[in-house]
Amino acid sequence: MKRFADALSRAAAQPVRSRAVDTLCPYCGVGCAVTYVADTERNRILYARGRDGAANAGRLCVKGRYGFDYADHAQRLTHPLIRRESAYPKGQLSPLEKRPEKPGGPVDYDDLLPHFREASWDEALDLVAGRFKAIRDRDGGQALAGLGSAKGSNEEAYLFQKLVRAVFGSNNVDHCTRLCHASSVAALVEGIGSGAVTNIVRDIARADVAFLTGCNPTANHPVAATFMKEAAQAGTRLIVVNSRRPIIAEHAALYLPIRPGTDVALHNALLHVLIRDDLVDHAFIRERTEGFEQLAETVKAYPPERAARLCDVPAQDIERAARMIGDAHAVLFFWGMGISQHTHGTDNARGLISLAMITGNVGRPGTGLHPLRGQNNVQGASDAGLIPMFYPDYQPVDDEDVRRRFEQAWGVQLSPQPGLTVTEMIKAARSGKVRGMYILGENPFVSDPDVNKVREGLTNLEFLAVQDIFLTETAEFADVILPASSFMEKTGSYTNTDRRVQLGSPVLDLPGEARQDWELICEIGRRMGFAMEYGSVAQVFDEFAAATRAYATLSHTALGARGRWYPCADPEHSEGDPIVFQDSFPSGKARLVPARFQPAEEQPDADYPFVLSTGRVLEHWHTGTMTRRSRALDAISPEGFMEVHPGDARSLGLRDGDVATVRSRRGEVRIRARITDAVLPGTVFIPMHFREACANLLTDPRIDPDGKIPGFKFCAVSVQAERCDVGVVSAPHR
Ligand SMILES: Nc1nc2c(c(=O)[nH]1)N[C@H]1C(S)=C(S)[C@@H](COP(=O)(O)OP(=O)(O)OC[C@H]3O[C@@H](n4cnc5c(=O)[nH]c(N)nc54)[C@H](O)[C@@H]3O)O[C@H]1N2
Ligand SMILES: Nc1nc2c(c(=O)[nH]1)N[C@H]1C(S)=C(S)[C@@H](COP(=O)(O)OP(=O)(O)OC[C@H]3O[C@@H](n4cnc5c(=O)[nH]c(N)nc54)[C@H](O)[C@@H]3O)O[C@H]1N2
Ligand code: SF4
Ligand SMILES: [Mo]
Repeated sequence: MKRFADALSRAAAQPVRSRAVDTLCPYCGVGCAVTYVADTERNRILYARGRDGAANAGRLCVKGRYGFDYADHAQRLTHPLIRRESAYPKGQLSPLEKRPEKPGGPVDYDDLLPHFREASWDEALDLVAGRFKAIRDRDGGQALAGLGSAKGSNEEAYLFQKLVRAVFGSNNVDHCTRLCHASSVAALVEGIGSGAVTNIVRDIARADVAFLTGCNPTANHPVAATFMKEAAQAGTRLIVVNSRRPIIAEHAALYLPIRPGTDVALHNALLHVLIRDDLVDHAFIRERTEGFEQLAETVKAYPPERAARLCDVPAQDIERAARMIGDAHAVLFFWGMGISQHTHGTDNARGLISLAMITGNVGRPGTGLHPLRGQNNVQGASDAGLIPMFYPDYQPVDDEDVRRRFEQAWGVQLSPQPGLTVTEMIKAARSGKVRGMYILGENPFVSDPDVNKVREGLTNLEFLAVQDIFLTETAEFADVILPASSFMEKTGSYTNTDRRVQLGSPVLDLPGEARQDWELICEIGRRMGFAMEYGSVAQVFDEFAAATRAYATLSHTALGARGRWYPCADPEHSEGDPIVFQDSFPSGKARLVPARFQPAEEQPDADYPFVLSTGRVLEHWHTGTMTRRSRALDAISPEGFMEVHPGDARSLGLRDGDVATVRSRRGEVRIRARITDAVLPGTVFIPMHFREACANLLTDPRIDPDGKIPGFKFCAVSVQAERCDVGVVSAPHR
């Protein structure tokens, strides 16, 4: 307390030179507008203030308010690094297993650093370009692959996919959307010809009913959750469907605790009741959809009683939910990873699309489809073509006219063959088909499923370049590490979950010799013999916008201080469209695609009797590189845990705080148990953030056939209690 008082009086005595910068929060897809106030002498942020942005109206969650100090952390990468000849063999010193009990920081940074030496930019960039070029010239473009980042800007995403396509010579470019909403996007593109949300989050204020499934907004879209709670207080009735009780369920008119992986059966039963009781919008079905008869035929086989048995939800609650949807004037559908991250994720999303369509709940205020987007720029990175089958604007790479257009614009020949997805790249690295990779702003050694297989893939590469702001678990495998700009040091545009394109501005100076991400991408292109010359980030935006209809009217100047929703016909006089598809869909009519229920492939059995689900906590971001280096966030949530139901805990002999070993067919972790009835009997939950208890040592890499997304929300595990003598009190969570 005294130290704090001293610090305060020192601060009062020496006014710092400060600067206030209007920008955005670097974390989630809500896209809150923030003013950061920075000490310009020490090059660090002092505090954050919520700005009156379209998505947040001045509000911030704990990450926006306190999670900024990762940017000036002592472990920021400040020099290009080259792996020493004498370094340990790749994958041998894996920090995931090296000290499984050490809670500590995200990586054993101090152990890893000596295996790399500092290099000049010229040496590092020439090495990267030279090795990529050698692989391309010897084995062809298919032997190279790139993972771009949804934490980066639209401009960076555009340049990255251009580099892979035009210079590497393949479409092997993807990013974390594959692990995220790929299945939702597959269903939406198939159904209505567009993957973006139809209505913004705050439109919930105008909904009679909001259907919230497979999402945990108070933890993962916290400021959006405040608007949801307000709407609930003002009369919007929430139907919450989840297999681990989320806090938002406290505000629900109806909570359906569903057995994991059975949503197709629930959606089909809801469709069944709506059609059976004639609660559908006949005019909408006739004028704006196709495929209704086939859908009606399929869902006949799903009366609520059958779904009740499959989903463990009472049949009368399914009837009630259907009636709430059918009787409402306006229903808005929100969904998250509990829907998309299944091997039948696309079928899950198809059901939600059908529910909205047959009840005419699209194209009006308070209605629509809103897959809650995760990363601050996952919408934009997808729009910009960081996807193996699409150029910018979801234009298919195997369409000849489209390809010709891009060949003309970029002045090179392009590959007509769709590229590899995230999980396919790792597989191809293991089999030796992919020899070189460029990973910018992703950490697949912690975030991909079955990381033991990721280890094999990354180890097997001939050459890996990692561009990040920290020495991550993935960088352990790198031959060259390029120190890049954090969000706090760059200019760029970001597209939030509402399709709002907003500008971020630099608050801090780059640390050490770190350089801008976008310049590094261009440098590599240039050194591989392809001119990527831009005078500014704004100029990159203009090239991206010219290729992407939704952005065609926009520019950095047009975005201004508040940004715009796309599409925006007249940015000078309008903020853009908060509601789209009022009269028609990009595909013309909506296609209703029926789905049959199929159980997840890896069901619990005698050896692995529990279902493991993985996800997030409020304070941490994915692989923890940023939030575990933020003092406040790390202090609130310092270590991993496994939630287990009280009944299961009793039969396992587990007390709150005991350590348990959790095993799947792919790996094992040791982790403390938290006993809570938020999880269902027979299921356990582990957050993905803590590499020393890495959930993805356990997860199943099998993928959905359409979205190619892995089923992070379902695999079979065993749990074994291990007595622990250290007294531990569970912290409040979720
Ligand atoms: N604090 C924090 N916020 C984040 C992130 C973060 O790492 N930390 N990441 C961001 C990103 S990229 C994303 S994609 C979003 C994700 O945000 P969410 O979509 O909310 O993600 P999750 O926490 O993974 O979990 C989704 C919910 O699905 C439920 N669920 C699991 N299985 C099933 C099922 O079979 N059926 C149903 N109906 N529900 C199920 C889980 O219990 C959980 O409540 O969050 C973003 N925001
Ligand atoms: N078990 C399990 N696994 C999951 C999920 C789950 O629910 N369960 N969810 C999946 C989902 S939805 C997602 S989106 C993925 C996320 O997976 P990742 O994208 O791999 O996770 P992040 O930790 O967000 O990685 C971002 C990386 O970018 C770096 N970085 C941050 N800002 C910048 C920048 O400006 N420039 C550069 N060059 N680097 C930067 C960070 O240090 C970090 O290394 O994880 C997936 N994995
Ligand atoms: S809700 Fe998302 S964007 Fe807003 S402050 Fe929190 S993490 Fe940042
Ligand atoms: Mo995500």
